[in-house]
Amino acid sequence: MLGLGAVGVAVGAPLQDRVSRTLAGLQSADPTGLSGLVPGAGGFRYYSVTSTRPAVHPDDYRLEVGGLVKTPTTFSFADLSALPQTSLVRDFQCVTGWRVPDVRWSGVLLRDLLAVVGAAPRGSALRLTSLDGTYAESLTLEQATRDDVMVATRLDDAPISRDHGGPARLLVAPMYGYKSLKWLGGLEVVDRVIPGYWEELGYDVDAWVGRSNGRDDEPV
Ligand SMILES: Nc1nc2c(c(=O)[nH]1)N[C@H]1C(S)=C(S)[C@@H](COP(=O)(O)O)O[C@H]1N2
Ligand SMILES: [Mo]
Repeated sequence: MLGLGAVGVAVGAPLQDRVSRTLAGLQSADPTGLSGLVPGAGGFRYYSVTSTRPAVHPDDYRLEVGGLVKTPTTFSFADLSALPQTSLVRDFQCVTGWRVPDVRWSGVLLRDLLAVVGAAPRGSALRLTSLDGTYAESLTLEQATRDDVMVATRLDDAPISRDHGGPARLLVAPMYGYKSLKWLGGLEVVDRVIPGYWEELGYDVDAWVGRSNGRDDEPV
């Protein structure tokens, strides 16, 4: 209770509601509540493992899709916008405990993107890479073709900001935030799962919220 009061004073009235909901959401994930006490704008933190963040204008954005596909294809931002668009509202949760409730994402389901390029029969997984040159992620094809996994181009009804990984990032809604790679630049269909950046450092490759990384206390 002390913690909630302190945050209320620190951030003032306008942010109070969003911050309180974030803290309330954190209670089951983070019994200490400590990780909720330094909220970023709207409850998000900005994370980057690199010291520079790519600055890419939508006109210059390119997503290279290749590997075990029938038609290797480079997608511009306009190409992505011309594909079927999907929106969904989900909580966004980092494995370290912070959570942003009810975030609205829009973009292209990976399922719809893969339908354009055609995954070859030998393909069983995706290798995803970032324009930051360092971060990488993985998904099985089964995970990638779920209806809550997308190349997101909008966040809360606005273009995705540079800090949040714009012009386009991954959103893997049912998994912890580290699967949702920012500044998406490359997507390769491969024949086996290649662990991503944090997975090389010991985090679970299958990062289901509440069912991975030793956290089984969360509703899925
Ligand atoms: N390229 C890149 N993508 C990334 C990360 C990163 O450091 N670099 N951090 C991941 C982690 S751990 C989380 S929780 C989310 C955070 O997203 P945000 O910075 O938009 O809040 O991005 C994920 N995607
Ligand atoms: Mo994270």
